[in-house]
Amino acid sequence: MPQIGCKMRGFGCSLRRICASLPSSFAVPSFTRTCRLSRGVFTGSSLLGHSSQHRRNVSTALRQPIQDLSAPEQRLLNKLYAGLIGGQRASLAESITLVETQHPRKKELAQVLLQRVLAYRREQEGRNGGKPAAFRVGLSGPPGAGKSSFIEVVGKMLTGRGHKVSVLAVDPSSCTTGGSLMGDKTRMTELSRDMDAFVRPSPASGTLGGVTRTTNEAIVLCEGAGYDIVLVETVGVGQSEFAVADMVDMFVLLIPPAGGDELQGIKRGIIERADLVVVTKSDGDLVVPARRIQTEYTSALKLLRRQSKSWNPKVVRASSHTFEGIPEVWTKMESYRDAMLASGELQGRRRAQQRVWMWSLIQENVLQHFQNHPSVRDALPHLEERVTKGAISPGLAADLLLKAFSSSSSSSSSP
Ligand SMILES: Nc1nc2c(ncn2[C@@H]2O[C@H](COP(=O)(O)OP(=O)(O)OP(=O)(O)O)[C@@H](O)[C@H]2O)c(=O)[nH]1
Ligand SMILES: [Mg+2]
Repeated sequence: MPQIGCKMRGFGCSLRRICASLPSSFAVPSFTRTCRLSRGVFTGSSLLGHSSQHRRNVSTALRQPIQDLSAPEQRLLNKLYAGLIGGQRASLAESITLVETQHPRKKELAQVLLQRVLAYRREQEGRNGGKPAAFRVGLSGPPGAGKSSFIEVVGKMLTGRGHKVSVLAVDPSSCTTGGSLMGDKTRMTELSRDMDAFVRPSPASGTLGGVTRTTNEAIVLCEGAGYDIVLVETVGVGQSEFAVADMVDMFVLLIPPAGGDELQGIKRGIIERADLVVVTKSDGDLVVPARRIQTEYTSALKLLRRQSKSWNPKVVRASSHTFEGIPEVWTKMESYRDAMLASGELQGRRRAQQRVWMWSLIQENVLQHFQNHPSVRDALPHLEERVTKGAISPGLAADLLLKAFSSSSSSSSSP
């Protein structure tokens, strides 16, 4: 095949060959996504389990040639990749913009870039004895808990110690309103100016699923650009904190010392996910309430199910204003990472996250496909109205919609 002589150092080869160079466990999902297979795979009876047709669809799709990149596209990707692995912040920013795009062709280009970066990162990890090249920490807490201030002082401390720190934000409000709940950038002014740090605010729009996908991909890009610590900030509203907990090695909950005796409306589910709780603003008059909150959370955590065999969640106090407790918090985070790496739990968690990530992408895509299907779109208003009026049960309406979807899909896919 003439394409086989592709220039592996550049982007002159098709996605097919990039995918083929990946381990089998990774090649198929990325291949199906990058090669515009989703339409082929999700349409027709494949979704509905007619196995021989399904196999035909998949294998036809896998044989489909992938559009090669044009010369300007290759140049763009070569430039981004070289800049990115060279650690240039501008290239990293541009690459993240590419993964955030909604433009179909650019989305494909982003996937090509991402595969290259993944391959590069795997090489790095191979040299590192299979250990992850970076430590990913998610930080969540109620609005105004002191998350950005904490990230700023911890970030500065870490760059001072020779680390490269990137900060990504997931802002649930930007997904629904287009507005921003987190006024982050302004409060991380020093870190944003630090040459060893990279601060990226949340994309201004998109679904939470979309934003978490691009954040996951942005993490990979940051690691490719040599950032050995990736901090992901999200505000404890909606579901974003659960999404963030699913993309990091360590999940840290930040709690301010104000509020009543109860646990300030913080969702119990998210406390269960915390590997570390930091009571913030433990300075001045707030030291006393901070101690009280620390005691409350310490007792609350004892009642919760243990998540890990090698780590017991801890509750610590810190102040970003006086710096008290900040180095100790980082020491705890390092102990966590060391314990989890030594037991192999951290690597296991990452593997499980890849699966969760894949399934959430599938769910989002399948649902979108279902909702956009012409037969479903035709039948939906009428059935919805009948369900809301109580004329038919939701179960029957769902069955009818699924039937409309599957029968027209099968007939459209039959030869
Ligand atoms: N006393 C005291 N105040 C603090 C401390 N850290 C943050 N604050 C104040 O708390 C307010 C909120 O701080 P941020 O760091 O922006 O909090 P945040 O959790 O990032 O806020 P959102 O992103 O808007 O949810 C600011 O007025 C800070 O000055 C601290 O250690 N001590
Ligand atoms: Mg903030």
